[in-house]
Amino acid sequence: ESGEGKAKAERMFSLMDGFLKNDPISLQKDILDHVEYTVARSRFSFDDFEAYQAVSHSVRDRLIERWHDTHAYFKRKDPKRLYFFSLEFLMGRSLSNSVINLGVRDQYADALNQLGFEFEVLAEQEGDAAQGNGGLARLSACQMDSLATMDFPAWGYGLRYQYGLFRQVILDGFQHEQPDYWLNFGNPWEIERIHVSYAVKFYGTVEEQDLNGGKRKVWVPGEMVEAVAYDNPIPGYGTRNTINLRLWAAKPSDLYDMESYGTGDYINAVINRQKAETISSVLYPDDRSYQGKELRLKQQYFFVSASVQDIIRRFKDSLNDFNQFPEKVALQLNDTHPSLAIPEVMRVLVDEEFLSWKQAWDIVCKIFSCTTHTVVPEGLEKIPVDLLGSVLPRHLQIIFDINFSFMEELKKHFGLDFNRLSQMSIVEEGAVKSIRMANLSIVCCHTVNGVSRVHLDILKTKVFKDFYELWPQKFHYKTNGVTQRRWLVVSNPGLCGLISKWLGTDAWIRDMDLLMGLRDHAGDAELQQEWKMVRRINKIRLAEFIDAMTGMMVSPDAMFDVQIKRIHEYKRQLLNILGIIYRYDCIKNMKESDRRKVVPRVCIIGGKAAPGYDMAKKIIKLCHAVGETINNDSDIDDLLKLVFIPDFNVSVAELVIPGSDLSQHISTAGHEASGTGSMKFLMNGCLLLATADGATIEIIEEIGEDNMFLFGAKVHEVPKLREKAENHRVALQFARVLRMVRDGYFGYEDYFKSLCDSIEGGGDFYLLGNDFASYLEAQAAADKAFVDQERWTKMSILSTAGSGRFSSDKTVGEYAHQTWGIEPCRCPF
Ligand code: GPQ
Repeated sequence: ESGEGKAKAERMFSLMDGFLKNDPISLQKDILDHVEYTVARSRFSFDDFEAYQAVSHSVRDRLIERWHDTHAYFKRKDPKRLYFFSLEFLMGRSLSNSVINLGVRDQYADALNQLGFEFEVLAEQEGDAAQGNGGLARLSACQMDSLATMDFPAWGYGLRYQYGLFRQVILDGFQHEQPDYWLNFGNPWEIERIHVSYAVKFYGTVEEQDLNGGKRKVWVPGEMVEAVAYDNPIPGYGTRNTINLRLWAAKPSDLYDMESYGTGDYINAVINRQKAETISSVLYPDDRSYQGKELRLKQQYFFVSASVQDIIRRFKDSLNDFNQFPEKVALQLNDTHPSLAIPEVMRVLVDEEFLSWKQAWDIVCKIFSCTTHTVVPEGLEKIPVDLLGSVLPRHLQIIFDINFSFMEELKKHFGLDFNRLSQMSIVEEGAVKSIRMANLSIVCCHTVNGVSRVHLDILKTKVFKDFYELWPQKFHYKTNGVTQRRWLVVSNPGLCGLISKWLGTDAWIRDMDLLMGLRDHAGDAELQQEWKMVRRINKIRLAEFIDAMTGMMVSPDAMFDVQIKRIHEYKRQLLNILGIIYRYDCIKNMKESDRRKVVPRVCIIGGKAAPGYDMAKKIIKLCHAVGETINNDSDIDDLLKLVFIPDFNVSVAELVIPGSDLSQHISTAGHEASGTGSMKFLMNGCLLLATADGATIEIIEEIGEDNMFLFGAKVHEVPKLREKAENHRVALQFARVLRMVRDGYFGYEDYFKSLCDSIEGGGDFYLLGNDFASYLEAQAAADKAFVDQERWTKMSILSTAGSGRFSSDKTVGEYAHQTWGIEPCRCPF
């Protein structure tokens, strides 16, 4: 540095107090400063919410320090970076997670105590950031935590929705959706970067211009929108590294102002400008159903375009030779939602950086990888060609060009096999000519990852069979994982302390394999006693929550049996409810002497239905109708309760999971690509009642079949069972409970008719009838195990002990090594 620059830096440094301090006095001072100057309340009078705001801002200051250091360090070292593109990140709350990862939780708790506040109470003030739907979105959040913790030089990119996932309100047992205008309460966890913004183009035409004797394409847009960056620091645990999740918000573009107001209609011009903001206004609430909507397409391109511009700017800051781009950039596409990044990078390299098509294509083929999260081909995104051509005319041309070369390659490989050509083509002909985003991704990505071993098998043999035959080397899987920081350390401090005590270390928080050490103690009576105590406290907490949410009193002596996840037919919440009806019916018909042997159960169901998903909404109503009958039946008393927890979200999950005894993951085999909820329950010592589907198959390998309650048809049996209705062994009990629903035992028989029809006869696509008998057997086995509390507790300890393989640290490590080619870059303390 120049002498002058150095002198300036030294002066600045002397003005600084050094890094923020974390002793109780400094923390109290910082918090009070924020009460006074940020929240603008008096130091002498502020409530819990204001205290939460002040605390968050003081935590944010600490995050920013580390964020700066991390990024200065990344810049200096200039390693290959991973850019993780996802349209959804389900972050939930940030306060507890941040202070734990920063290693200052206890210090904050002390400081707050001295100010007369309780940390836990303040943490409860925070609303959930629900910028995503379900498993896919929460997986992105878990992976960000692991990327930061493992010191990887990674960036997340996504959209900053003004409205997160809708709030679920239940009225008379029916789901209603309420907009989640979450930013109303302020968001201390983001940093607005008004100067980091890019223009994003839409519509218009493509013109040809002469360039050095050749032709170049110029896209003349019809609309421009500004993308403004909002940075969300993601702190790692046990490291100074704090990485960035950059989310884009749409703002009206100044460039677009040129031709406005000419008409003199100033007010209308301003109103029109404001419409630009709608691009990032609302998260689509449909889990895995693609609608072909223009707004959705604009959202996808908007965030992709801004992110690609940002990445290229960063690259050019340090290097200006695009041949080196693949050594510096790995671009991961989370499902096909961001796959427009592929033609966008092509467009920028060819049209704006003037690389040849071949040069650009070579680069694209080296930088992109993707992960797919589904097994059903119908769930794959298709964009109508007319729509794409209107919104992104240049991209459509590029996709056609990519497809043309791809078809030529195919013909060389397979000959003129038209069936195959049309199936593999990126362009789907037919009534509505469309672009198959999955095919585009497979053609252009060097690696396509599944999310569990069986998922990859299904991709290879069914969904992408043709592609697998062509490029077997492209297909891999990385079994999903979840972060133990949020799902154990934040949400279950009791169990966390116990684990560390018995392992003699808390190193498992960064190295989950160490949990295996618990196996040696699983039979230890003292550990079992302590384990039971901790779990009981969590159950009491859950019972209080249920009381607060629904006004229902449940006994912590009962078995808490839980199914929480998005409502989907393939996830078979209906099977669960029918099983509950069966249990109810049995109890009603029992002799008094037999009743005493019944294991009391509290059945807990929670989850949102996509607003347009009729069947899912009926399932929610059925759950309430059945609950209404059972819970008010004085014959039944405490032997059986059915609770629906409304508005299920990340923070509800954090409370429910540690207090569960049994959790259900009962999808029809071959339908759940992985499943991640099961892993969260497993870590918390909850036993699983499950089908051999998705990642459960790998969980079985880890903890053994006798440590869980397995049932149902296997993946390879399902297609045969579907072929012929005669193959079904529909249980008698099944017909009986269905009859009860049909006959109006729970009311609303007309409303439930289509639901019953969907699972009776040959139409039972998800095989509820076929699996019912073995489901009931698994439930009976769970009852039997629960009676023997010693055995149950041992199984519970072994579940936690076997959960190490399902940490997202492991998944992310595999991605880094096998797919992205990135190395840790650890910022010195
Ligand atoms: N998943 Cl395609 C979603 O949550 N949303 C989606 O739109 C699609 C998949 C889930 C999938 O159902 C689970 O099996 C996975 O565990 C999860 O993604 C993460 O991979």
